[in-house]
Amino acid sequence: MTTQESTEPYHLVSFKLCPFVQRSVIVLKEKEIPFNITYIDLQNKPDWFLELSPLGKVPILQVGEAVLFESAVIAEYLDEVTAPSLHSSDPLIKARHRAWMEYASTLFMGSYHLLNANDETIFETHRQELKQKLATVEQQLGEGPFFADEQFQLVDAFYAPFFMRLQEMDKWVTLDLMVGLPRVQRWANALLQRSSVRQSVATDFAELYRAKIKQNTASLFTQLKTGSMI
Ligand SMILES: N[C@@H](CCC(=O)N[C@@H](CS)C(=O)NCC(=O)O)C(=O)O
Repeated sequence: MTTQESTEPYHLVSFKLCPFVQRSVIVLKEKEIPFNITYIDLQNKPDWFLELSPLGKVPILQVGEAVLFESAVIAEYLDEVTAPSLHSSDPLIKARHRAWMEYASTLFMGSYHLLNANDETIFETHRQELKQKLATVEQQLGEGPFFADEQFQLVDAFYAPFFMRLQEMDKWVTLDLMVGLPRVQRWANALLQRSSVRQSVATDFAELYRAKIKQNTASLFTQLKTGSMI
């Protein structure tokens, strides 16, 4: 599909490497909501997309004639229109989860900076910042395996794309971001095994992400590490 036309009530517009879109897909999969997806090239945004997306960003979700944007808004909407909810019914717990959902975006930015680091000092600065942020998250986790223990909730969907990118990057460079953080480690493992998470990216995601690493950071990663992915 190359236009905004959709045969399902929900039409998601995506870019294959976007972690924000991935949140929406995880929620759609968790809720077993049928949807169509259209991938666009963000370097060459189609006119129909620019007409629909107020910020020129993905994700957008078309719901009939309406257009939703911002991944958190999309996730909350999908959660509200389909039971069972992936939010706690307790307003305080829900608000706390929303706050930590917002915090997840700073981890996306951290992984983006790592992927674009062009020297060792910059890389190390961002690595340390990410490690610190994950240590802060560690304090929020309980017995697991998920953020709110046994139940997978919206907040989990918001972190899974970050851990998926770390997993790919880890094949190239020793990041050691979860050393000493057993709860985060257990949480990441549980998320990466979750079927909605595994199915939330296009089949060529790993290949595309790997190409991005090659293009951006591979020479630096080769100096810094270990394996031989190139
Ligand atoms: N706050 C937005 C962020 C979305 C976002 O930054 N999307 C990126 C791709 S991952 C994008 O569309 N960028 C295109 C641009 O900025 O021109 C959300 O949560 O949906």
